[in-house]
Amino acid sequence: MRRSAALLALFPWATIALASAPAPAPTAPGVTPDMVQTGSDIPAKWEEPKEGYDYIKRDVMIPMRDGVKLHTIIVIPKNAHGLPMLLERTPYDATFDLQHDAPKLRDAVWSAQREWVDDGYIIVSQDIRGKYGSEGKYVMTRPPIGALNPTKTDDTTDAYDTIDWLVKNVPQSNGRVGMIGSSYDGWTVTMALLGPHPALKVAAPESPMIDGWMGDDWFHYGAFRQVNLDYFTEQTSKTGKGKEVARPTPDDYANFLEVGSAGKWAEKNGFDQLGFWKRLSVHPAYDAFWQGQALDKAVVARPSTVPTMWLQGLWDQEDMYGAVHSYEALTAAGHGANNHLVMGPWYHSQINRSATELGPLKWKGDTAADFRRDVLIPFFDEYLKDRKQATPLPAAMIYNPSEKHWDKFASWPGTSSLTPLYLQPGNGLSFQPASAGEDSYVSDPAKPVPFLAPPVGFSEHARWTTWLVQDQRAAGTRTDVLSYETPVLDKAVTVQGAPFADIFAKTTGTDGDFVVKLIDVYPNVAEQPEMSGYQLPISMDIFRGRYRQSFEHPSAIPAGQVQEYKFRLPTVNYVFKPGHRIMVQIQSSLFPLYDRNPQTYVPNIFFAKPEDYKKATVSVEYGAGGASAVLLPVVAASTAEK
Ligand code: PG9
Repeated sequence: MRRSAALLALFPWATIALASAPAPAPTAPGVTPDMVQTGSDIPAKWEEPKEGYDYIKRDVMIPMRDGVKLHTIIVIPKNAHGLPMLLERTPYDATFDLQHDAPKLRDAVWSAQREWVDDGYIIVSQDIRGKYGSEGKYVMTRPPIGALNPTKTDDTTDAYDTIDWLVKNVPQSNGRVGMIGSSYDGWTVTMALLGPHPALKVAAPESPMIDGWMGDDWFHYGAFRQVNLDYFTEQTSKTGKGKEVARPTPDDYANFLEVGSAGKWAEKNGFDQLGFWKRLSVHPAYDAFWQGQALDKAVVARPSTVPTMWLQGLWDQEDMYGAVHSYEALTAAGHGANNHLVMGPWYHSQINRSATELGPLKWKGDTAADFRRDVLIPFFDEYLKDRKQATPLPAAMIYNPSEKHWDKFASWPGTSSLTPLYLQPGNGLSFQPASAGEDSYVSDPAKPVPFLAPPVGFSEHARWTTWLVQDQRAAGTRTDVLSYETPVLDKAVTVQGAPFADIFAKTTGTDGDFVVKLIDVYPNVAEQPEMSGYQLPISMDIFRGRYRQSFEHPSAIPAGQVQEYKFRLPTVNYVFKPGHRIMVQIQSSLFPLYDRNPQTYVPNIFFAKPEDYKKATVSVEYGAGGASAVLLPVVAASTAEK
């Protein structure tokens, strides 16, 4: 007893231990109880002191009309009052936006949001239904409520309910919201526009996924983009981020050739568990499944009055179709007043990064950062902060990559008339039709034309983001690629709009793909020698032959009979300069990005058998047999505003 009392006098903190716990085990000499931890060093809840921070972060679950709660992060500058809210709805983890735990908000957000923070915005990021921190079930690009979505919610109602909650629960805001986001997040912006909340005052869908069959992520004119096979597992195998499919070798050219078809790849890698793959793979044609979720049709059926800037890259390797087609559909339906189109010299989503160059192409300044500061943010400020712009935003702003400046247009495209540039004998190209002739090549599914020189991995970011500007000289050396070029131009040819491929061809097969590339052939460039002779694709696409008469109802190609394959190519605003040449290349594959066409008609190419893949001789006609041409939107003089 006396010993304990003496100890207590020396170490009063020992009272509780002495009172409630059995006597501690004997310790080593010099070891006192404060040195010993028998519980956990981690507190039940860590409260981080945020005193030095210039913002408040709220992490909330916002209830939707059906009771499902969506995880939302709201970042509010300290002492904010009357600021607008910038909302992004994403399937890619809302916590991404607030990347760093820095005391200054501009250092905490990711680069694309820095200028918004500087300008004074409340930043709101939300996980869409069923992904990351949000409740509910995930459906890939969930179609609008209707035949394909019999529930009572979609991303239109979820955006509406979110904005409704935000304007009532963020007292630092001025009650106005702008929506932004690229790709899938651009799709969520577009969905919000189908039934916008009155507080949604301005929107910018950036490279939005609009029609996954015609020309955005999943297919281009029916040719399947195998790069998405990883997307299915990453996005739909888990609520969070799933893994890419493990590869037998680093070379996807070899991997996909070895496995045969996209369906076989899926079968080998457990895709029978993935709902969206199962739906997509049984709808290879443009049937009600695809038509019912094509948002360029939906925005016209339910036009909004929200001022909207449709944005995309001129070399957008993922969603090249959506923004420009939505804009064109809206203006054609008489909704040009509140819609604008912007196309920068960018790869997919580069609008949110630095854009001083694209592959070998160097621009003047940072075309993305300058654009965000000078055009995009002022556009939002006009509707969210009542800051009238000195010069009103034009209908369209399209970068002119050959002259390296932005062009502004009062209307777009620059012309609706198309000038045929005809294939000629001897690999020529001319604005005059040829009299007769054809050129043939053997398209062999065992040796498809690579989209990038192998070895090539889909996950190689730098090569993937620049593949559309790769020099096409290597392709031209192959015997299964036809190249046609004009003489050296003695005057400029200016094109402003969408070129069309109009190819007349026969094949010994009963199906087949056509890839058409419009190329600028550079002369010698003393100041940038690597550009000398460079064959720069300025517009290219692929078309699956079975859809030549109907996208919805495919048909076998009659072997040996000339057929017309006519399809729109990606939009351009380009000057072929004097001293350059215009080139057109034609081939039948772009592998492994696009799945191989077996060249034998089968009901569903996803499930073609090894024996279906056959060589075919393809003959492209010019002159009397069919005047194959690329139809160019040539303007006599630029229609850009001076
Ligand atoms: N291009 C991507 C994507 C969008 C929508 C569906 C599938 C893929 C993206 O970057 O979000």
